[in-house]
Amino acid sequence: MHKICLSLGMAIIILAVNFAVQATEVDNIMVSDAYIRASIPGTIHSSAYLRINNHAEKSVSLVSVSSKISSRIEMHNHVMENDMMHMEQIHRIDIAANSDVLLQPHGMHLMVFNLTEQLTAGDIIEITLHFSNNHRVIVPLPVKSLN
Ligand SMILES: [Cu+2]
Repeated sequence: MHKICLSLGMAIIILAVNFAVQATEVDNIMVSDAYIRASIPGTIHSSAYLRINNHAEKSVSLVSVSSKISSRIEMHNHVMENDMMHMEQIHRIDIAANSDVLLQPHGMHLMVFNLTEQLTAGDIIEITLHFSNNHRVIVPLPVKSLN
């Protein structure tokens, strides 16, 4: 009986940790649905996706992204040019007051270059989002496989 209670306790702790991974809120900025793709063996880049909610009464912009696992993380968007879809670097992502922005496959995303380690599904890495109001939000990103 005691043993069952103990494992139930563990399950609740794991659930709480999972919840913490899913949403991070700092100074009216909430990040959710965040993940990074597992890297393909032999390559040193990946891409990351997330939703940023701005609960403040003023707009804010994401101006840069950093991480221990990469010396170069760029913000990208997909644009259509001459009927061809291609990626373009952008230097800020504006999030209007009381609204949100979704970075997702085929849309805006974070491009992670120069990976210092292989990213394997199930791992969790951290990135830091730097905002125009000088706030920083550290976001845990679970690594998900490509398929
Ligand atoms: Cu890109």
